Amino acid sequence: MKKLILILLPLSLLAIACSPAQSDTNVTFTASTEKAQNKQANTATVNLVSPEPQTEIPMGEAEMILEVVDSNGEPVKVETLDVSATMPMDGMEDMIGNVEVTPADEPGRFKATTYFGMQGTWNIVASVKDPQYQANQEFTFEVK
Ligand SMILES: [Cu+2]
Repeated sequence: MKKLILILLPLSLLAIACSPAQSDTNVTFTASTEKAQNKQANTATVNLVSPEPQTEIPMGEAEMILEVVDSNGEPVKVETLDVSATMPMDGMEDMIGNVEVTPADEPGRFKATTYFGMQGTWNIVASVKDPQYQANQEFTFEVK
């Protein structure tokens, strides 16, 4: 979508330059492009900085560092990051772990603290809530 806007923008400038008689059409077109741009959220990615994705996590309190990056891999400062910790259970509802999320020192980074109260597979879902960026990332931890 970002690419499309980048292509449309020079085209609209070209249209204004070439046909001043059709200014009414151009005004409408520009307005709708602006609206689309405001509504469009860029897709971001949430990376797990620590712990290493493959490490075995001991039961108990755990701390994760998560980083939000844009499509170029550059950290982006987003307003909030939602993090959930759940464990699928056989024949029961998912177990839910409380997660406390606080911004870390570096831009785009967050510290998420949770408590793994049971051994097994935990799913961590991190989602970005920001007017400009959207991301939804899942990580799996094997808690021993
Ligand atoms: Cu469980």
